Amino acid sequence: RVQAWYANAGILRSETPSSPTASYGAYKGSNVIVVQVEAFMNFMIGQKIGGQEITPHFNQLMKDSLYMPNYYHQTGQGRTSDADFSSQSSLHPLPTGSVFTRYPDHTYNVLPQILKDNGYQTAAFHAYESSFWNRYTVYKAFGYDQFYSKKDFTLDEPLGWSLGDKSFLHQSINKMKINQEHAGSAPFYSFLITLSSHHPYTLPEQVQELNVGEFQGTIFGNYLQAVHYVDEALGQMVEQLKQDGLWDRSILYIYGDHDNSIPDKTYYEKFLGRSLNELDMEQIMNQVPLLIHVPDSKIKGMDLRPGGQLDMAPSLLHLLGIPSQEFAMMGNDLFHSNPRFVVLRSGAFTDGTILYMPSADGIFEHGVCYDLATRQPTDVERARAGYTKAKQQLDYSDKTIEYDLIRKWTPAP
Ligand code: GP9
Repeated sequence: RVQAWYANAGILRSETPSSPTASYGAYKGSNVIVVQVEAFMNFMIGQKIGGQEITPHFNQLMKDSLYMPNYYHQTGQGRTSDADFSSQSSLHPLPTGSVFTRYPDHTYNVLPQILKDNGYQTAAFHAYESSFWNRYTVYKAFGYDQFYSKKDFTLDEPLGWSLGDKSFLHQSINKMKINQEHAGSAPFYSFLITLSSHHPYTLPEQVQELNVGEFQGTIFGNYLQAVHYVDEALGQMVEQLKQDGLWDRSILYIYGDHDNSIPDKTYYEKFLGRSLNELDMEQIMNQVPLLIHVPDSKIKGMDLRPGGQLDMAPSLLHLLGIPSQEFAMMGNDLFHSNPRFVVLRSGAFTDGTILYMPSADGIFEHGVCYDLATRQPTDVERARAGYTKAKQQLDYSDKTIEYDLIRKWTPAP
C-alpha cells in the first residue's frame, strides 16, 4: 500500500526495468562493498594544490569506474546518520533530528535486510563507539549480521577520534575475507563508514603530506590534508582488494556523506581561482562524489546527470538483478530512471535543467531558480511544478517514517 500511495502521487521512481537492459542483473551474486566517506566533497576531486593532486587515488580509480560529479547529499540535522539512512532506505531523512535516534524501531525497506533475504552475509564497519548515532540498535534492526565497532579493531594507528582510516579499511577487509571463507560461496554486503576526515580536520603533522600554501594553518587547509590522507587510505584499500582476490568479485560504491561545515565562500574562491555565485556555492556545499566500480569495469565514464544518496539502494539492486518495485523507495535507479529528480532536505531540488533553492520563509516566489545551462537565475515559474513535487515527496517520506507506514501497511504474511 505504501508503494501504491506513492505511485498515486507520482512519487514512485525506483522502478525496475520492464524490458531487459544490459546492466540489469549484470552483476548478480557479486559482493557489494559500500564506503561512506566522512565529509568527502566533490569540489576538490581532480584538483591540485601547489602542483600536487589532492585525491590522486580517487582520480586513478575514476578511469575504470562510473563517476558522478552531480551526486547530492540529502542530509539534514542527522548528518552522517542521515547519509546512512537515506542511502540504505531510499527515503529522506527527517526535517529535525535523526531517524536513527527518533524512530529506530520503525520498519524500513533497507538494503542490508533485502540483501540478507537474498542470501547475502551482511556487515557494517565503523571504528567508533557502537552507541554513537544509536547505530548498535539501528544496525540490528536493519538486518546486519555483524556490526564491527571500535572495540572490534586493533588500535594500531591512533588518529583523530579513533583508529586511522588506513588501518580501519585494512582490518575491515581482513574481516570480510575471513567471513567469506567461513560462509562458503555466499556473497557479502559490507558497509564501511570512515572517520579520519572529521571536523575540525586537525591531523598530526607527520600525516600531512600536502603543501597547502596560503591555506596553511587554516581549517580549509587542514580539510585538504585530511581528504588527501583518506584518498591514500582508499588507494590502499583498492590494492588490498586486488591482492586478496576480492576486486573482480565485488561492486565498489564510494560516496561522501555530507559537507565539511566550512561555509566561508572566500576559501573556495581562492582555491578554485574564480568568483562564485549562489548556485556555485549551493552545489559546492551539497555535491559529494559518487564512484561505482563494477567487477568487469564495463560500466565507466562520467555521468553528468543529477543523482543523490536516495538512489543508492535502487541502483545497487538494479545491478544485482533484484526487483525494487515491491519496496517503498523514492530514489532514482541510476541505471534506468530518466529523467532524474533529486530533492534536498532543504526543499531545494534539481531535474538536471534547473536548480531551485527555497527561501527561509518558504514562499515559493521568494525562492531562486537557476538555469543549469547558463548558470544564471531564471524565471522562478519554471520551478513551480517541481517545487510542488519536491514538497510532496518530502512530506510523504516524513509520514512514512513518523507513522511507521511500511510496517502498518504491509500485509501480514
Ligand atoms: C561518528 C561519525 C561522525 O561515529 O559518524 O558523525 P557526524 O558528526 O559527522 O554526523
